[in-house]
Amino acid sequence: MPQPPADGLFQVDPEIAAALATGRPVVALESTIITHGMPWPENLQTAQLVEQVVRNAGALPATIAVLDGVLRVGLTAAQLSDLASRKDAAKASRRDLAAVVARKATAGTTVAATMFLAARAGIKVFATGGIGGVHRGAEGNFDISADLIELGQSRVAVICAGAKSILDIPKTLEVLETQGVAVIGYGTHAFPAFYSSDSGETLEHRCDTPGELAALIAAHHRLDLPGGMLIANPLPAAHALPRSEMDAIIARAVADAASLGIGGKALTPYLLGRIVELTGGRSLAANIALIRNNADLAARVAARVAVELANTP
Ligand code: PSU
Ligand code: MN
Repeated sequence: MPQPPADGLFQVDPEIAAALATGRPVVALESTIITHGMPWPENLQTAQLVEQVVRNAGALPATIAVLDGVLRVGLTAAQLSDLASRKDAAKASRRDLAAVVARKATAGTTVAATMFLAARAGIKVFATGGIGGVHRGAEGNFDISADLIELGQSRVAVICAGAKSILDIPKTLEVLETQGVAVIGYGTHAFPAFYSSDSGETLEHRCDTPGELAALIAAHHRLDLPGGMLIANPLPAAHALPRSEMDAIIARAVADAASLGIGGKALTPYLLGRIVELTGGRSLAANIALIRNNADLAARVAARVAVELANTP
């Protein structure tokens, strides 16, 4: 395991460091969803709720972000609310970390940057809403999220609700295969599409209990396999939004982005915000429900992974 830099630029909250040192379960949480994925004040309320859900299920939450140039694993309540209310927070993927630190800036970390920092801290399980992926039209614009490449490199199990259909889901799954990333359906062989439980794509691997997921994650660690795993947890059925309605809204959001010339790292935040606008906020309730659901599963899995690996000779 690479050693964290010793000069104070990488700070693991003492309670989290102690939990990791004694093999107690910790769940990493990302922060671009706070700074760029949800509007104020739902962003803060959701971040607080998700931390509570992790605690209720018996694990410690470690929200990861860059605050005033320091890479932080685990935020205090004050740090979390400061991050959520900052208008100047950047969006940092792994490649942005050095620049953000050098100018002592504050940033939400994407799935890619969060995985990298979680692995460095020794956290094995990470909960988020949706991952970045291959954008529609990638054959022309090459827009493939660094999340997929990081999944091939950092050894963290990421629990998400699949990928939004703002993305090209078949191509996203192809890139994950190329990167050597196992994709496991939780209670399903259907890859979920964030607001709906089925994208139409079929997964080979499926687990039905937190214990089965933990056994798979523990095997990955025991075998010393590189890279992460993606666990796809369909959103609770009561919160699913009609697919035909969401398809039309997403198509409109994608067209609006194209006509405004929005691309690069601004594209995903623009699309997420536009979908909230176009659904009159209804998509937010689904988003909050699925993150909560993922955090709960992640905490249960992390607890069992800790037991499995403690029993490894
Ligand atoms: N997808 C969502 N919600 C999100 C994101 C993606 O449904 O909040 C955020 C995550 O932080 C993810 C990032 O890592 O967007 C991906 O950005 P990009 O496509 O620029 O790599
Ligand atoms: Mn991109």
